[in-house]
Amino acid sequence: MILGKEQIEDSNQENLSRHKKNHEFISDQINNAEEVIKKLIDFQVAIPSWALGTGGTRFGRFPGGGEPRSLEEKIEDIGLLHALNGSSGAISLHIPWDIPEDSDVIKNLAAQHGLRFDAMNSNTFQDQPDQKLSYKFGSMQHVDKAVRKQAVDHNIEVIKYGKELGSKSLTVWLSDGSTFPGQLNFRKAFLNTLESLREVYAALPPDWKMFVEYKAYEPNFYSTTVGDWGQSLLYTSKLGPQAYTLVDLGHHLPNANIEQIVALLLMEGKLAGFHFNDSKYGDDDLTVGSIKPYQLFLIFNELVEGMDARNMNHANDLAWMIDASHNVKDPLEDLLQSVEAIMIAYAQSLILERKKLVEAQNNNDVVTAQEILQKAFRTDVRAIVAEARLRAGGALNPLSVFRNEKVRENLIKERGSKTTATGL
Ligand code: PSV
Ligand code: MN
Ligand code: MN
Repeated sequence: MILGKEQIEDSNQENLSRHKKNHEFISDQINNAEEVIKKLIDFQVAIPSWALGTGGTRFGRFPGGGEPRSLEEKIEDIGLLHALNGSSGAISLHIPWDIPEDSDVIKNLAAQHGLRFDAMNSNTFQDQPDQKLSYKFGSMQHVDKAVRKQAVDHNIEVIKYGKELGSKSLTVWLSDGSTFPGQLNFRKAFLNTLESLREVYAALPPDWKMFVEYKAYEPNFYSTTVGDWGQSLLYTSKLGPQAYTLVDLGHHLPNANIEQIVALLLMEGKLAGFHFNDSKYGDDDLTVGSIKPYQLFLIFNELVEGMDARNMNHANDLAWMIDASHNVKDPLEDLLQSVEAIMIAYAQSLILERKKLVEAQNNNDVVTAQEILQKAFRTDVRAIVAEARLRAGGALNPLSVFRNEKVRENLIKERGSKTTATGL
């Protein structure tokens, strides 16, 4: 066993008296601490199978050792995260990187770790070794109907795997687009894509959702066929009530007001959920909250406001996923940091004095509105988040348990120092 319950409990004992003081202090400052803790305990963030290894660059890859060699080991890694923080209770798979050999075995293993299967992701942005037709010039948009059919069939196969595992959603991200002006007829590319998406949509089980993820650029650098939230919303509106728009924080043009996009998608009942990450330049896929934590808080502020207005359940009505991976940190430590950043932003948006904000807005009191937002953002809610983790059976300080118990060293001993997980 890489990490046992006793090790987490021992570490919690050591940190308990200091934590209690911090928790009492913050609980005195806000009036809804208990309610916030309950919501935090319910809130689970799905971990992408492809974030468990170092990667995220088309240049060098520098594996740190002990990376998962199979889907089983990926599930074990996420089980470790979930044992440490109590908030990583779901896994998002990417096909064909994660094809389950025996779905029952995989399902049981996940259940042993308290994990469920979040959205399934299809991949028509790479050519696989045994693939008949190439996606070099796109998949669902392709001028050749046979290529489009291959992409549709792949997505239907992904749904089949997802059904076996108990997933309830499919995320379609297309790298389709063009790199040079004149390469593509935009209207035909859109219509071909819509037709292909419709065929996939028709294969969705009635209790499934389809998420259409947009991205401004990369790998194509002139146009992307699902390039922004407007285009995604156009597709999902035409597709029907089971189709939603997925926001990946790194997929916008610089300085886009993501919180406003989120508010409007939510208002229209068309927001699927998130791929959380952070970025300074483009689709950098950096640790959540590492570059623009205020933006993350502002997004959560809109989410809480908009979900409450529609009587939505924070924990279950949207899909919360991380999509981050890079080269320099231990991937598991990095994911612990990402989940923590999400929980902090969520907690801060739950303590915001919302009635006072509405009042300030109605009085055009811009100064007070800003004060209210920043008061919540500048409140140190880490002890509240830690208390939620403690009550969920996790660690007060997940990162120090990870290091003190030498989790990575033990994974390297078990799996070897030269392993590379599948992914980008
Ligand atoms: C594309 O940049 C993306 O954000 C999509 O979600 C992919 O599925 C994922 O990254 C992995 O490449
Ligand atoms: Mn993504
Ligand atoms: Mn991306």
